Amino acid sequence: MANFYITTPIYYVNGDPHLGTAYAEINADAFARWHRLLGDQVRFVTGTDEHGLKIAQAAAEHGVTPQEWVDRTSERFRGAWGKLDISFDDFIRTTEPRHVSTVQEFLSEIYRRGYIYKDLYVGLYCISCEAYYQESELVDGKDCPVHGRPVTEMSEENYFFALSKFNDRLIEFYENNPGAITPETRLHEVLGFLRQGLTDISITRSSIDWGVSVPWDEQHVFYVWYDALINYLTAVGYGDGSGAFEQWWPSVHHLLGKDILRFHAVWWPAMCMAAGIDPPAHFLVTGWMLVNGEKMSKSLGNQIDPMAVASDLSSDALRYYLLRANGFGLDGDVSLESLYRVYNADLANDLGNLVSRVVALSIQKGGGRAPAVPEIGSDPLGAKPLLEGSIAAWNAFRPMDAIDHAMAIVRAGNSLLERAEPWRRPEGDAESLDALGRVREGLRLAAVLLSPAIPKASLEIFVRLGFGGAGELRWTAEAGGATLEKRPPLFPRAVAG
Ligand code: ME8
Repeated sequence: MANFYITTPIYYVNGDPHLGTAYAEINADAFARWHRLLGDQVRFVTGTDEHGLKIAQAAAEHGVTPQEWVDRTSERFRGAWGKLDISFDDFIRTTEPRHVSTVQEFLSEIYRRGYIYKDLYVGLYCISCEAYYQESELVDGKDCPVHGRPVTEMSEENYFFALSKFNDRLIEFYENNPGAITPETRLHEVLGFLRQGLTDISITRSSIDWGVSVPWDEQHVFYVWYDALINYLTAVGYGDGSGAFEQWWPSVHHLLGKDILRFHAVWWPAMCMAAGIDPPAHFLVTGWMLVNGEKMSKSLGNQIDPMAVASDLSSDALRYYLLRANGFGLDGDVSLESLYRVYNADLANDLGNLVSRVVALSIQKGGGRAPAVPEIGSDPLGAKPLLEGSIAAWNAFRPMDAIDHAMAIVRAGNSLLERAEPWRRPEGDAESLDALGRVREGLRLAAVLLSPAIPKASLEIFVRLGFGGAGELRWTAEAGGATLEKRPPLFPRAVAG
């Protein structure tokens, strides 16, 4: 049994979960579910990033302490992910004692090894990003490139991480492990950045106190990014002697958006090297969900509410749309209009209708019993190659492709029924029952392959078609015979609105 450890970014709790953060969760959840289906031992970790200036300011604006503020806001994320059927195994909050002690232990190890030193820092800081910028990176020489708002000059004495010492090792690491970043375009971006040369970075703050304190100098707290990245180690018990760390590290898959690629693919592996542990094995970098060509974000206020979609349609509908919307790693425009269009075409028409049709025809022509599944034989559905294609796509982290292959089985099922025309044939006709049995098995396979995307509907499909459960990931002849019943549509047609 293989281990499969996957993480999402831990989100800032100063806003509500939105479509972008839901997108990361849903992708990671689909991969976790896929690997559970394969029988792997899965550890899927998400959480919330609760320290830093932005959070302290939001708490002050609401007249509560930072801790009260993060207790409240973190819960909104956990609740939202529950409603979207996110099957995380652990939810890390960076204010938890287990995390605070991991941060202190890990960074003390880097300090002991001589890669952290004290110096004066003067720089241009964006509070929304919690990051310093070089003047050349700013828009019109003054505005943050992400938020479009002016940055502020900050000066403080603080501790630095000797990032520049890891420049060559990082280049060597990526040259030797070109599969470490998916998609490959992001690997080239990282290598390009590394070849320009790295400078040391400031990793503590003395101007704020809402953070993890530096154990060897209590006047300082760690810069929020340095604290946040370490959650990936907290989740596997770094330093707790339980053996979990050795089991799960370093073969981890870090899923993240392209906006935080450098923190993850440059700083984080360097920190690991500095602490004497292996860098993480794999980064899965998503593109951006765009609305009318613009990045949707909390600050721009142009978001689609994922929770409203989940309650108006279903969590499966949202999940399917987001996984199917564009190829993994690419930017893609999303809109409610296209969501409803995809929902009606793929889920209501193709999939939902075919399930209803097989049930109705089995009732009319098969005595109300599930038709037997014949041996695959000449495979008129083309199920075998489509199944293999879908499996390969899920294994290669390409959900859109995996879904397309599964949906092609569904469409082949519709065509087979059109050809066999069981509705024109007498009850008990052998050819009709063969076609119905094949389509029934094709739907089971499609539902298994789609289950990482639409977990609820997949279970319902197994029940409606008289299967005991998901069954095997291969064509399986079976005797049939379970009683089938007509039920309301699996995905009722819907209009936006
Ligand atoms: O960056 N399209 O948290 P965050 C796609 N706390 N994905 C999007 C998106 C969009 N329009 N908007 C956001 C942080 N995301 C840090 C992370 S990890 C150690 C610390 C997703 O709340 C995307 O995955 O700003 C992005 O990387 C993440 O949300 C940023 O979430």
